Amino acid sequence: MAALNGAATDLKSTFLKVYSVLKSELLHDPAFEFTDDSRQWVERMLDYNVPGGKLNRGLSVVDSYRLLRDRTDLTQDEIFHTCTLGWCIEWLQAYFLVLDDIMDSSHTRRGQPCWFRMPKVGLIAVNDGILLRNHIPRILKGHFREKPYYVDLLDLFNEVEFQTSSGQMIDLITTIEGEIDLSQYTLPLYRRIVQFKTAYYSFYLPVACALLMSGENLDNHVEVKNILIEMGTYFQVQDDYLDCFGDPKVIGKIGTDIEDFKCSWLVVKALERSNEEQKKLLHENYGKADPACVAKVKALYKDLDLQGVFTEYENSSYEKLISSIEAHPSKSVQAVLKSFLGKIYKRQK
Ligand code: GPP
Ligand code: MG
Ligand code: MG
Repeated sequence: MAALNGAATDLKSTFLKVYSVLKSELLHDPAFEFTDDSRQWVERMLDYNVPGGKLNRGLSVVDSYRLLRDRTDLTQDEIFHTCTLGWCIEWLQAYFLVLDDIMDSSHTRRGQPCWFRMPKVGLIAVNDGILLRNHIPRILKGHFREKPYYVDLLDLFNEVEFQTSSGQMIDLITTIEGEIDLSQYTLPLYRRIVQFKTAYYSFYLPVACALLMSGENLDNHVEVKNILIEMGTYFQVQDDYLDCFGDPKVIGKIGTDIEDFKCSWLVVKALERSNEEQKKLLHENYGKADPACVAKVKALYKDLDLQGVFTEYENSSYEKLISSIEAHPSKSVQAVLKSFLGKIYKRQK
């Protein structure tokens, strides 16, 4: 752990070192009698699913804490603890994605096959998801049990997991076969889905972790939460846009939203802008696995200039976020929010 001091210059490599420490603790958890095979399985599963993403959520805990404390020179202990909380969010994300890819019948994630598509894995991935989820309270217990904010931290992770699975539930029940009904796909339903399935865990959770570590009471930060939910909504609109118009080589996954009949921002906007004939085309082709149907939907999106509509949305959403951030009384909170926004504005992946 001696090298943790290099954090200011190379946060990401410090962050990855903490991953190795946490992984090794879990692989030697005295509460389980590991055999060589079971230890190898968990290690391979963790390496495959936990560290390979952009790590934005996890790194944001460290970044946010540093900005809240208004200093660059965090102690070794602060660095280790902020990185550990960051990894708990990355573990949560890995757990969600392993299961989400099964539910969405996805093929690739982070530039490699989805975990459940790997030889010998299949539906063992469901249990791996449960294991990933169970690692989080073990990590928290190991490193935060003595902290005054330990109970709040556990409560925060529990609340956010509840919100995310509730969002995932609405995302899924709107696509039940035999009951599909495009007319329900309006902006209010869209916002509800993404607020719950994405914004809480991806945006609110990292900042809330940093606030708790700084000794703050989360009840005093409702406005920060609201801004982060807006930011999370903007992020999911980008995700939906990239699902159709992004480069799979860059985003590391092949979109399935049209085939899966998802309540995507693109289909909501397409419905708003379509004439009767175009609506008919959508009703006939949206939610079908046939590549010819998918191609027709994509061609309609282009005819309706959804790329232009997205660029306009992206600009106006950025302006709105900046002005609500600047209305916040604390300069250090402003810095936290602007830093987070800077990481995702105009992202290509
Ligand atoms: C991903 O949304 C959804 C989640 C990460 C939440 C999953 C929640 C569970 C309780 C499993 P998505 O399917 O739109 O994203 P992607 O395009 O990355 O698959
Ligand atoms: Mg999904
Ligand atoms: Mg998915």
